[in-house]
Amino acid sequence: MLKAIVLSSWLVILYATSIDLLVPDHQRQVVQFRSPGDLMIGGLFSMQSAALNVTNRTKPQTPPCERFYPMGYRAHLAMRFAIDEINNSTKLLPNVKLGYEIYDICLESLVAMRSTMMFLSKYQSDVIEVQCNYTDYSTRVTAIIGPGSSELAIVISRLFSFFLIPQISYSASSELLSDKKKFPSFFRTIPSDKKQAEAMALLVKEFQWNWVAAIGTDDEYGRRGMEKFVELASEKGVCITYEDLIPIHETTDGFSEKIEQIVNNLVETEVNVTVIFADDRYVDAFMNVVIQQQVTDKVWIGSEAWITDANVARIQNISSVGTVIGVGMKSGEMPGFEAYVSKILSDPAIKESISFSLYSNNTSGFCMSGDEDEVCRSQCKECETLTAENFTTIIDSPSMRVAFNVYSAVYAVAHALHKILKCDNGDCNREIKFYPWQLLQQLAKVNFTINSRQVYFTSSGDPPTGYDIMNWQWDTGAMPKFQVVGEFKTLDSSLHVDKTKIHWHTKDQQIPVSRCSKQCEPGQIKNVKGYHTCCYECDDCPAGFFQNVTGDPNKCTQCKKHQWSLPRSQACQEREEQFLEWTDAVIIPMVILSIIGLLLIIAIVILFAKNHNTPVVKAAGGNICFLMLFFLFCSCCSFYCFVGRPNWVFCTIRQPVFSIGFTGCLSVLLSKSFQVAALYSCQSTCLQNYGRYFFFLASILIQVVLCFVWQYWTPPQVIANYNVTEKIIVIECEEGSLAGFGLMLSFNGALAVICFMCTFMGRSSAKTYNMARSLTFSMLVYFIAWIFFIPTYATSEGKFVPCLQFLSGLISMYGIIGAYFIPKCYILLFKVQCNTLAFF
Ligand SMILES: *[C@@H]1O[C@H](CO)[C@@H](O)[C@H](O)[C@H]1NC(C)=O
Ligand SMILES: *[C@@H]1O[C@H](CO)[C@@H](O)[C@H](O)[C@H]1NC(C)=O
Ligand SMILES: *[C@@H]1O[C@H](CO)[C@@H](O)[C@H](O)[C@H]1NC(C)=O
Ligand SMILES: *[C@@H]1O[C@H](CO)[C@@H](O)[C@H](O)[C@H]1NC(C)=O
Ligand SMILES: *[C@@H]1O[C@H](CO)[C@@H](O)[C@H](O)[C@H]1NC(C)=O
Ligand SMILES: *[C@@H]1O[C@H](CO)[C@@H](O)[C@H](O)[C@H]1NC(C)=O
Ligand SMILES: *[C@@H]1O[C@H](CO)[C@@H](O)[C@H](O)[C@H]1NC(C)=O
Ligand SMILES: *[C@@H]1O[C@H](CO)[C@@H](O)[C@H](O)[C@H]1NC(C)=O
Ligand SMILES: *[C@@H]1O[C@H](CO)[C@@H](O)[C@H](O)[C@H]1NC(C)=O
Ligand SMILES: *[C@@H]1O[C@H](CO)[C@@H](O)[C@H](O)[C@H]1NC(C)=O
Ligand SMILES: *[C@@H]1O[C@H](CO)[C@@H](O)[C@H](O)[C@H]1NC(C)=O
Ligand SMILES: CC(=O)N[C@H]1CO[C@H](CO)[C@@H](O)[C@@H]1O
Repeated sequence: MLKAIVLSSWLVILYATSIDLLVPDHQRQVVQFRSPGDLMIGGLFSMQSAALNVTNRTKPQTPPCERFYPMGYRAHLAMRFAIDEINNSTKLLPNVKLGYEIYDICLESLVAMRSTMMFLSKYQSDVIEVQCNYTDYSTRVTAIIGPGSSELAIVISRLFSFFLIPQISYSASSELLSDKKKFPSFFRTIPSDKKQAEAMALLVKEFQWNWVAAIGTDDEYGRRGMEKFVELASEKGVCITYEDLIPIHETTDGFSEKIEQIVNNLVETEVNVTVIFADDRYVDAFMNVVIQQQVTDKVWIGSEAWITDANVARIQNISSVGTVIGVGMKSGEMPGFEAYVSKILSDPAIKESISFSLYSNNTSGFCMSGDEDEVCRSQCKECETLTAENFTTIIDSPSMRVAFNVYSAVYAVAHALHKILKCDNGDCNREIKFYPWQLLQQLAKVNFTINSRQVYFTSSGDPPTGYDIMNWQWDTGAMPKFQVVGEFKTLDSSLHVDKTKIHWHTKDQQIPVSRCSKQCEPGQIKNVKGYHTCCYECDDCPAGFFQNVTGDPNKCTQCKKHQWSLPRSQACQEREEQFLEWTDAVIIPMVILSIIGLLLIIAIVILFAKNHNTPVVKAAGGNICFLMLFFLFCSCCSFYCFVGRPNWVFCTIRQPVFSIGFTGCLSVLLSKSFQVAALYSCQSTCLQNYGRYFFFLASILIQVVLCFVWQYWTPPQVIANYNVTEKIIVIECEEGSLAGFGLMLSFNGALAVICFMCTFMGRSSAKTYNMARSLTFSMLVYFIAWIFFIPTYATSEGKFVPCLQFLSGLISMYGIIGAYFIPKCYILLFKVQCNTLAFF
């Protein structure tokens, strides 16, 4: 492994040296600044950019640096400012003068490579001594600040990593650089793009956009950032409708055509929110096309590279594109920086030197005083037209964000040096000799506060800082204000957005919508159609199901057995337990009637007992009448077992008592009707008194056996019936086998039918006319009651079912009392004169 690294490093070095041969001499030296010192810090900044417009790459050559790049210029000033401050300070590095050597790397890796070689050499050249053992190899610089771009940082870090020279980047944010195995000497003061993508995904989620496009530049920064965003956003349920890359190395025509094609595709997909993970230069080109094509009222989510970029913000008519919101680097305070910059730029000598430098001959480039015999040349074509005024825009540029990253990076190096040189007691030990890898160890441990910002590096070399959420607000003028509307914290990955602060640049100032399908109402679940999970239909959860918001909201969960729900519910309600209660309105009159019935029976018993030996009572059956009334009484008492919360005892006894009571009653009536019939047809010997008792006992025995068999095989039990309606649970007695129940009722029915028929046979006899009439009526009432009962019972459900049997029993009882006993009582009480044997 080590061998491979060494080998590859040497290959790179060979390659780098070979560039010398390829780069024409006048292009070799790039703009630089230099200040001598005891310890040197290297700086790699891009103050110009290579031409985007390279049409003919037929020969290997570095593209010319031709556009002035203010951001890089601003950043380098921050480094110089920090070093100045540190030199002035009597605490941090007393008696040690830091120097710097700053190269313009022109946003080009070939140019950067050469500057790197300069740093790695021991002396002022780009030659690296060949050694077997680099442990005690010292380079010209102790640490390197930069470069800003991830693409360049990745190329260069390999070299620095081999020598273990600490390198702190201020804006290379690629996630790849967090890999400490590949880049052991790399640190940065900007969070990794992974965090940025996370912040963007949370931002998209915050406004419930799920139909989003993603555009990135076709470089390390754009590709990786976009990839990460797409991955994280998809995890959060956001659908990426469209993704594409803006090319960076294409011919002129292809380049603008591709951008136009991307914009057209965005319009076609009707997406309202687009994430742009790109370098400012490309966003500039992209936004110009967006404005040209009159794409308006969209939301553009910017990455930190361009969200605070003045060039993009100054594009004409940029406000028409809609809302720009994005993730910006956290800024920090740098008191005195503005004064420092204006002092440098307003110094007439410097101004002159800048004006001079802008010629592409050898006057001085951007070189400042302090250079010895170094020759600086500039190939900056645009620089020919630069004036001192152009530099003042650097001061009023709203963004000091990158500048602060540079500033804190320099301070981190100073704090590490402070530890190494043992400067704690007011003086540094300048004699201590140290190697870059020793500084690296100290740098990993720094932890300090600078202007209220905590600076340290996590184990992956990343800072703990988060992001500001920025919003472009065109309150006045063409240049928007970059308003901070929220914050993303890296340590716990949390996003806080103050929605009231955001200006939505739309017609109605409302939060724009970007969804494939509109959000489902509570209680609805998504029914995904097609490929994208964001395009769906909303289906209601049916009754009896609910949407578990905390669990799986895309599924309808069935309610528990004892619960119910309406369609479209998010929760279930408890079902109400029901049974026939004493307080139910329907039962009260029935209970009153039954009590009256009971009282009537008692009254009749007393009346009959008093008139025990009278013909009326004898005709009614004599002693057996009391037995009959007793059974009727029992039966009537069993009615109360049908009311109230069912329990096992009542369930078990109510049907036998009920039916045996009626059996007793009916068997007496039947023997009576036999008597009536017998008077007409057979002789009275048929049924003597004993015979009546025997018949009575036999009937009861049959009914008892029926009940016993029925209840033995299928014992009744108290059950909760969930099937009545979904909102209630009926607590009821399950009667067991319906056949048994039917048989029991049929037996009583059969007794009644026979009784009824017998009375018909005897009806024509005048003597028994009254008796027959009584029997017929009571049986008729009995039939009506039970004919009404059977179909109703069979088809009814719910708590009122027991009521039916109560009612039928009540009617039957009143039928018997009314038709059979009341006429006799009437005679006993009011027609005493009729109570003679002659009358019967
Ligand atoms: C690109 O370069 C060609 C020729 O060098 C020039 O004609 C063209 O205008 C340039 N395009 C841009 C966008 O600068
Ligand atoms: C590319 O270079 C060749 C040879 O130098 C030249 O003939 C051709 O016109 C160039 N193409 C463009 C687009 O400039
Ligand atoms: C450093 O000290 C010098 C002289 O005392 C002063 O002119 C300069 O402004 C100071 N620089 C900073 C950055 O404080
Ligand atoms: C490299 O040099 C250092 C110090 O000079 C020494 O401790 C180390 O053993 C050397 N490594 C090899 C592989 O020779
Ligand atoms: C900017 O918008 C104005 C008014 O809509 C229009 O007249 C002008 O041409 C636009 N400028 C550009 C560069 O598109
Ligand atoms: C540099 O070039 C400018 C114009 O291109 C010229 O006026 C000036 O004399 C040149 N300076 C030197 C030192 O050659
Ligand atoms: C520099 O300023 C002049 C006007 O002062 C302007 O025309 C020119 O475009 C500016 N150049 C840059 C690169 O901003
Ligand atoms: C840095 O120091 C502060 C106190 O000054 C401490 O609270 C914090 O935990 C330290 N952080 C690390 C990573 O050591
Ligand atoms: C985009 O916004 C327009 C206008 O506000 C709206 O009609 C359209 O439905 C939105 N598109 C999406 C995908 O939400
Ligand atoms: C919803 O789902 C969660 C997680 O599965 C579970 O803990 C919770 O009990 C469910 N809620 C209901 C009302 O069932
Ligand atoms: C309720 O219905 C289910 C299924 O239809 C059945 O298995 C169950 O026996 C019924 N319960 C009652 C008490 O009727
Ligand atoms: C006190 C001191 O030495 N200040 C120097 C710090 O370094 C800058 C150059 O970076 C000098 O200009 C200061 O004079």
